[in-house]
Amino acid sequence: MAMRREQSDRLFAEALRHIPGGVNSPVRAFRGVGGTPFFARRAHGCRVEDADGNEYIDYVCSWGPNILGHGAKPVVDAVIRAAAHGLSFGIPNPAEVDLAARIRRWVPSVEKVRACNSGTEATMSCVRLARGFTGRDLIVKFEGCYHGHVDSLLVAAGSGALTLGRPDSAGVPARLAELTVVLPFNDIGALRATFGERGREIAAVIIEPVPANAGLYLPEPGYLECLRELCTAHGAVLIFDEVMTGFRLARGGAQEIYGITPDLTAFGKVIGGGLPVGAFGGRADIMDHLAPLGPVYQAGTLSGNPLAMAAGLAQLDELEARDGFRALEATGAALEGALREAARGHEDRLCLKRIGSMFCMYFTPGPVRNLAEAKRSDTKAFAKFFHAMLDRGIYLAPSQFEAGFLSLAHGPPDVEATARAAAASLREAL
Ligand code: KE4
Repeated sequence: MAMRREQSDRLFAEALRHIPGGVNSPVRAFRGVGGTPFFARRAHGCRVEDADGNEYIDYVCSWGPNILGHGAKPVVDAVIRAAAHGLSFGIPNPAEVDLAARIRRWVPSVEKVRACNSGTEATMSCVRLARGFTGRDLIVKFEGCYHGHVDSLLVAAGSGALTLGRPDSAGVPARLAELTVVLPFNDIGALRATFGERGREIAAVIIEPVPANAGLYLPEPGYLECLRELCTAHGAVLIFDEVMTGFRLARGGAQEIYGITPDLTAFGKVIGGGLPVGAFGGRADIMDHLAPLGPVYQAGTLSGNPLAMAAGLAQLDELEARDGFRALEATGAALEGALREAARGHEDRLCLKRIGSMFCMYFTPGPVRNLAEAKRSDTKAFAKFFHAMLDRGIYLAPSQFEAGFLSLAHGPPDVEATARAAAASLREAL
């Protein structure tokens, strides 16, 4: 039974008058699943309420930041306390020192770190820094990986670019795009060939160690190790984009899980507690090339602002106090088991991937180890499944090529309700 949508429809019609596509970020427009988006009026815990009063169990969590759940009291209280003393100073403040120290304590590869205001700024700064540090121009990235809307990285990109079928954005000069080499993920031969031919030109390789912008797939054993060796041998900077995986998959992110030490890491999402934030850090000999110490310029009016710092610190404190990563793994395993049970009889049509609190149900038998295999998914069947779940009060990411996220607010009743809805929705979709 479809949900009432009068208010959301009215708001979307109004939004279309003022905002391109009616959204401030393309992936929210439901282009990957059809229909039009609902408008969120409030959210608490793992549930979002829309403008018509419908409630959904939320598996998007604002695309990752809300790892405690929406409106977590420790985070909201920290923001209120900070706001009482002023919203932004543009002057160094104690909270930004505390968050920098905390990032360094949780991620040993980070010797120096700088805060900014989005994941895009973090990856963009890593690329400029790597080019300035090496004096080289070439960047290597991977098909389907999305690193924000950075000109040099909007080449064969994932997430909304992939969903909209335009992995190469208009407006990026061909001459700039030529400085970005795109390789298939999990292909060691392609890595070795590219480094063999152009190793000395490569300023940096940027990778999502766990690609989660074409759904979710994992590095094959030995792949990241090989990448690390090749970067070291050729003097290329290895950049891990952990904007999504950082502080979510483990205290030390994917680099802790896979035991790889990148030269630079980009962060975002979780470290802002839901407020605009990004950060990037790594080897001090590279980071110290940044202005005002070095020749690579990078800046931001609101970088390190006290509210985002307070929210991020409160969120990380709470994650640690509640042994959050263990709890997220337990809920993730429970959800995986429940969804596999719900999918019984459809195993030949589905491929469920999960790592920790991130997951994706591909509508293809699999295996899914790279973008080409992810794109075999039946996106029409996924769209039917998405809407059938939405009508049952379950909000999944509105694209086959996105990952789902769990929070500490998701519990057994939510998992059970989700599995029941999935069993019914799969019968409709397949
Ligand atoms: P932001 O600029 O959106 O804060 O971060 C860009 C970014 C960088 N790196 C990775 C690995 C990312 O996943 C992202 C952004 N993630 C998408 C979700 N797939 C954000 C959602 C959106 O674009 O609205």
